[in-house]
Amino acid sequence: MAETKVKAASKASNSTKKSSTPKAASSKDTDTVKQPDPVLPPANAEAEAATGAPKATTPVNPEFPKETYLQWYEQMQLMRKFEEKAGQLYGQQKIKGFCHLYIGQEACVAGAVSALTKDDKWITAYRDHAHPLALGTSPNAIMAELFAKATGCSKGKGGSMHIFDKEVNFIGGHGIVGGQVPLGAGIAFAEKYNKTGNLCICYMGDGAVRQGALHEAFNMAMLWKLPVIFVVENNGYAMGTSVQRTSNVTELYTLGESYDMPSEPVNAMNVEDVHNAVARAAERARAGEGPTFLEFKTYRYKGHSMSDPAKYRTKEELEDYRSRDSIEAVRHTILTNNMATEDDLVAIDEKIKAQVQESVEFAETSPYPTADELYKDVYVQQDYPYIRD
Ligand SMILES: Cc1ncc(C[n+]2csc(CCOP(=O)(O)OP(=O)(O)O)c2C)c(N)n1
Ligand SMILES: [Mg+2]
Repeated sequence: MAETKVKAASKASNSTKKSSTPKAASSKDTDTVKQPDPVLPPANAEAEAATGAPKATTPVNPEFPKETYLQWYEQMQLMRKFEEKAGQLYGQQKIKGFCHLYIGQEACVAGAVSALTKDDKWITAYRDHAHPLALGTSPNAIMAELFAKATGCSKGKGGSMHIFDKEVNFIGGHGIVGGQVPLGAGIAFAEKYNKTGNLCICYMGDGAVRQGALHEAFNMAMLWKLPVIFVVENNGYAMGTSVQRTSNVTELYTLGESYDMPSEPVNAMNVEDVHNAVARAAERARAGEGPTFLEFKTYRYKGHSMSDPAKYRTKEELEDYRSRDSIEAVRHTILTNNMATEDDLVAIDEKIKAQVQESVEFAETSPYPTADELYKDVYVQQDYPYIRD
């Protein structure tokens, strides 16, 4: 019988249970109007229990070379500073429509980038600014997309939820919850069929694991031993609904076991753990052993989207996760192990600040798409028979 479960390298606990009851939801918050049943454990009050994450100030003996820590620091800081700026610009109504920030979840991406190759393919949901930033898409092209400008990476026609960059093998940016899961399996199928030796890493939120499409994709991916790493970024909530309120099964990685898919929980507030788990999964995929399902236990510091007052969780819960912040942890590891000085890190921060500022200026001064762009890029096939004048 195939291996069904890989023991977690981290001490990710079986318990995501918390003892306190969350505050009453706002009546405007349609997703949270119903008070949680008090007998159900609400999500993630005890961050340490949920993720196994040490405090960001815990001393760490480095497992990786200094270059890797510095790369993680720079990538994660770029993600964070870019999105902090995007949040501000949203407040000024320069960015409109949807905008879902990844702040707090950065290690989920940085640890995977260092474990994979440049030819591997990436796909995710709508919380999608960080992945292409770390893969090397220009911040200018992403910021311009947020501004809906013609110079954006989706020509200003996709917006925040539909970032796309073929050059760096980032295949979107998908707004339909779970829609990218079968697509990720399909991309992996193409890699296998073409014998490229590459794999696809397919991210999704905890809300997506309840979609039927996931189960169909898991079944086929295992049957055909596709080179795909399925990653659920379990940040505890789908909009305002906690994982505990949506299913009897709250240890999401166990869903893979029904398909004999190697599956494991990962403390994703810790970038080293993410790297190691993805590296193991990649090795299996490249050896022809098929898919892996990783449950990244993580947390978003901001609301679901810009209009979310986040009344379904407590301040204490948020603060607990912040104290385990992945960027602070990497900074601490770098400094306490003399991999760089404070001044070196300030120089990186300054460089990022300038990059982000440049992206804003680029976006502000770029033109909007012209009206004729409406009819372009709808179908790949130019003579698609269902297009009518
Ligand atoms: C099929 C479908 N149903 C409902 C929605 C509305 N919706 C948008 S985001 C979201 C929550 C998804 O949460 P999760 O998968 O945990 O991702 P997170 O936002 O936490 O990253 C929902 C229900 C949608 N976009 N697609
Ligand atoms: Mg979620």
